Amino acid sequence: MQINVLLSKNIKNHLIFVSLQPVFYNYLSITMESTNKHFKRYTVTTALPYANGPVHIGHLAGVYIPADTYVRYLRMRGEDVLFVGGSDEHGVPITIKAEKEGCTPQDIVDRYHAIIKKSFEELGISYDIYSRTSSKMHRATAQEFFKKLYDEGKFIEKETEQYFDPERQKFLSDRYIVGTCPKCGAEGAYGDQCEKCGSSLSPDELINPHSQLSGAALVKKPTKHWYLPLDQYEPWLREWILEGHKEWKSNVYGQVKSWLDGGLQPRAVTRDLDWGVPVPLENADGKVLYVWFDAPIGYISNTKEICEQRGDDWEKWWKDPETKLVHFIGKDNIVFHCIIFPCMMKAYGDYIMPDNVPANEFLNLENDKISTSRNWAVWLHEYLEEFPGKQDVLRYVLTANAPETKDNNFTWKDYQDRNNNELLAIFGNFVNRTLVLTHKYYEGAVPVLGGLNDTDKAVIEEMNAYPSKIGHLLDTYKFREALSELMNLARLGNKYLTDNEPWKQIKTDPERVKTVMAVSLQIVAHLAILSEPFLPFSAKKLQQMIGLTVKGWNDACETVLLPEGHVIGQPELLFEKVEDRVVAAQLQKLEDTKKANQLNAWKPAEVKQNVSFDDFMKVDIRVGTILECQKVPKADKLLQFLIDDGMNKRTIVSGIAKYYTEPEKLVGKQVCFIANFEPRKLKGVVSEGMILSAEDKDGRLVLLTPSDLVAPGCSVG
Ligand code: B3M
Ligand code: ZN
Repeated sequence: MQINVLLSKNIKNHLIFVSLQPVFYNYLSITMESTNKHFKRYTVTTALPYANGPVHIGHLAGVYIPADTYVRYLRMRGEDVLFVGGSDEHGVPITIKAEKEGCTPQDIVDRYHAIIKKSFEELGISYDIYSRTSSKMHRATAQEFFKKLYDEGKFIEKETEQYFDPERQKFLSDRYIVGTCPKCGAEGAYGDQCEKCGSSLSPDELINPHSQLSGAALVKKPTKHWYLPLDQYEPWLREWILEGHKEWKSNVYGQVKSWLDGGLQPRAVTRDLDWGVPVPLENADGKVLYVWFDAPIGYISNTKEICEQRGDDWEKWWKDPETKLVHFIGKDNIVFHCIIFPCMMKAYGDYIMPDNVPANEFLNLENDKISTSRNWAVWLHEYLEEFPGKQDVLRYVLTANAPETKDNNFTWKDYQDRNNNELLAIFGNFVNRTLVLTHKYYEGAVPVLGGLNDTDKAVIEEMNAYPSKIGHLLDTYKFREALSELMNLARLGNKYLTDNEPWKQIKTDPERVKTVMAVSLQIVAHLAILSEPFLPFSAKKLQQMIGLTVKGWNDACETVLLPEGHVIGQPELLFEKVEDRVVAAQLQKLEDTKKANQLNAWKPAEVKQNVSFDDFMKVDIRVGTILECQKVPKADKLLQFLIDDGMNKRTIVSGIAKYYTEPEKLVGKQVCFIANFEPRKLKGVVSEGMILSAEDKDGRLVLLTPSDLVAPGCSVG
C-alpha cells in the first residue's frame, strides 16, 4: 500500500516536471532578455507621497520597501544608482486639509514633509535625495517643462464651461463641489465621487450642485486650459509597452492595455486653483499646473537638486539610453507613470522611458481597507516609536506579505508569527547556535573547512547557488520570492546543524565537529551578505559580529568567507520574541479607532414634528430630590428611585442601571421627571412618573440635573 502511494507520487512528480520544463525555460528566457542588457547606471524613483498625512504600512509594502531593497541590492552589486524620492505637496487634498484645520497649505506640507522624511530615514530607506515639490528648483523645472511644450505647440488650448463659486469668486475643483448623488440620492456627494454609494461622478451629474466652501449655488463660466493630446501618442505607447515590454508585471501590463484599448483622450494639464506651480504664461492668473503634471517632474527636479549639490551632471540620469529608469509605485498610479508621464517626456524629447514600472497592488489591515480618513492604518512614525530597533521586522513582514500580484492583508498575529517562527526561530536561531558553539568549542576561532563528506559538499553547493538565485529574483522585482529564498538558506543551515548535532558529536568525533562548524559559519557569513538588501540593520549587526567586511554582493559567490583562524566577535541576539501582550495592545488600539470612528460618524437624531405650545404645556416636568435608590431585583436594567416631589414621596423606576452601578451614590442629587406620566408597573414595581435623561452618542444615559439646587417640586419649562 505504502509503496503504491510512493510510486504514484513519484510518477506524478515526474510528469509535472516533464510537462513544466518547456514553460519554465520559456519563462527564464523572457525574464533574462529584459535583464540581460547591462545598463551603465540606474535611476530609481518612488511615488511622491502626498504631504497631507504620514505614511503607513500600505505605502511601505507597495512602494518604499521594495524600492529600497532593490536599490540596496544594486549598490551591493556595484552599480551606479540614484535613488530619488520626495513629497508631493500640491493638489486639492492638501488645500482641503488646510481649510479644515484653518491653516495654510504650506503649514500642512511643512508638517507632513518633516514627519515623512524623518520616518523614511529611520526605517532605512536609503534615498540619495528626499526633497519636495514646493521647492524653488521644482517650480522652475516644472515651469520650464510646461513652457517648452507650450512653445512647441504640443498642447491643445480649449475653453470650457466650469463651475464657479460667485461668493468666493473662484472656479471650484471637483472635490469642492457638492450636491445630491444622481445614483443613490445621498446628500453631500462630491463632484468626483459619492462616498455613500461609491459611484464615480462628474460635477455635471450632481443634482443641485453648490460650493462646499461658501454653500453658494454655482454658476458656469468659461475658462481656458491646456490639454496634452494623449490620443496622438497611442500608437507609440502600444509599440513601446504592449509590444516592447511584455515582461512587465501582468497587473501593470493589463491596466495599460485596457486604458489603450479604451481609447485615450486629451488631458487637461492645468487647473484653476491657487495652490500649485503657477502656469508660466501671461494672462494665466489663478491657474496652476495640474498636480499630476508637476508631481512626476518632481523626480527630475530632485535629481537636479542632488546633482547640483554633488557637482554631478543631472541629465545623464534622465537622458542617457544607458541609464535604466525604474518607477516604484502603487497600482492607483499606473496610468500616470505608464501613460501620462511618458507622453510628457516623449513630447519634450530627449528623455529615456522607464524600463520597468513594477507597481504593487494594495495592502489591507486586519481584513479592512487601509484608510487615512478613518485612521485605519499602522502609521510608520508611530511604529518606529512603539517598536524601537525593530525596523527589520517590519521590513521583513511587509516584504513576505507584499501585495505583488494581488491585494494582501497585514495582521498583527501574522506579524508576531513571522517574527517568532521565521526571523527568530530560523534565521536568528541558526546564527546564534553557530556563533555560540564556535565560542564554546574554539574560543571564537573559525576551524578549517576540510574533511568534507558528500552531504557537506551538497550543502555547500546549495549555498553557493543562492547569490544568483536571489539576485535574479531581485532583478525581476520578485521580492517576496527573493526573501523566501533567503530564508531557505537559513533553513538549510538550521537543518544542517540540527542533523549533524555537533553538541553530541563533540564528545565522540571532535574532528567532524570542526567541519560542521566551519560549514555552518560559512552559511552564516553568506546570510550576513545576502540579507543586507532586506534586513539592512540586522545584516550590518551580523557582519560586525562575525567581523566580516563586505565589499559587495559577489563576495557571497565565494565559498570561504571566514577563513581558518579568523576570530568572530561575541554573539548577540539579532531578533527577539514578540509577546502576546504586544499584539493585544496593537489590536486594542485598532479597536479604539473603530469605536472612535463610530462616534465620529454619529449625528443627532432628526428633529421631530413640531408640537404646539398647548401640547407642550400638557407635559408636567418637575424637579425632585432622590431620597433612595437601588437596583430592582432580577432586572438588570432597572433602578428604583424614591423621590421627594415637594409634596409626597413617589416611586419611579428608570432603565439606567447599566450607567449608574453605585446607585446609593445618587441619593441627595436632584433630577427632572415627568410628574403626570401615567403610572406603569415594571417588574412588579409601580412607577409613578418618568425620570429624564440624555442619551449620548454611544447610547449611554445621563441623568439631567439642575445646575443649582432648587426646591423639590418646582416645575421645568
Ligand atoms: N502623490 C499620489 C499618491 O500618493 C501621488 C503620487 C505622485 S508620484 C509622481 O498616490
Ligand atoms: Zn451615491
